[in-house]
Amino acid sequence: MSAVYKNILSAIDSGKKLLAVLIDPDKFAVESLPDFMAKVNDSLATHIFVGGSTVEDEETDILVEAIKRCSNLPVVLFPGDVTQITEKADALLFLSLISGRDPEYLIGKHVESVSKLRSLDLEVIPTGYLLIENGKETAVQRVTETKPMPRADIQNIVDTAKAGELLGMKLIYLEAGSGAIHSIAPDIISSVKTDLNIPLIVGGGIRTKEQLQLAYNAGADMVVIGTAFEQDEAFFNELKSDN
Ligand code: 1GP
Repeated sequence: MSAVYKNILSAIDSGKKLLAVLIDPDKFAVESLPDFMAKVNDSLATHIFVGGSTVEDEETDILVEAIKRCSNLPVVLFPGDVTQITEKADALLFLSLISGRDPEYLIGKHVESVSKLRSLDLEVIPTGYLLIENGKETAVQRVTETKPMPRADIQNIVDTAKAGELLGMKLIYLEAGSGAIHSIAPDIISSVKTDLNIPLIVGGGIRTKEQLQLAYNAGADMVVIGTAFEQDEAFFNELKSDN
């Protein structure tokens, strides 16, 4: 088993909750990175995710290289497209949008990426990605033209996540979408977690320490936060490692 996934499993085994800071290459100027990364390094963050729905070619490569100069945290690609794959990262979430029924996002992009992946030394982590309705349209929805799953349809969300596990996926990611009005509800998180034997990631619309704690208490093993850090770096102070 490769290092990043193995470390996620052993951290969870020892009762640790994980926090990923999402950096979108499209929204982030490399010049502002050293200051931002100093705050990340000082916080409870355990991972850095890099990705976005619309990113120019090469931007990810340049950004990951710059992040690596500023931090020892593992950098995990969370790609919106094949062009965002770079060997400079430590691992890649090989996301299959299992909440949707578009073959392109279930398997098509993956086939497209294989010739690139074959030549790279990059840990690949198969991940079942579920987009859940959050109160407004998000970038993932727009780009993939995929309908999110209704929040009220908890059993269907649970069954979809479980199907991902049974297909051999190593992580399940419940996504409300970047900047979501409603983050994933605790009852959805706990219902999915109860039925799952693989780590559960939750993201989208988490802006406060209370929301973060609610997600952890409900059963999230890892929470991903992007917008709150981009818009309000003071949020880092609330999540300082010595708090
Ligand atoms: C989006 O889940 C992530 O893919 C993070 O969302 O930007 O709302 O924190 P936010």
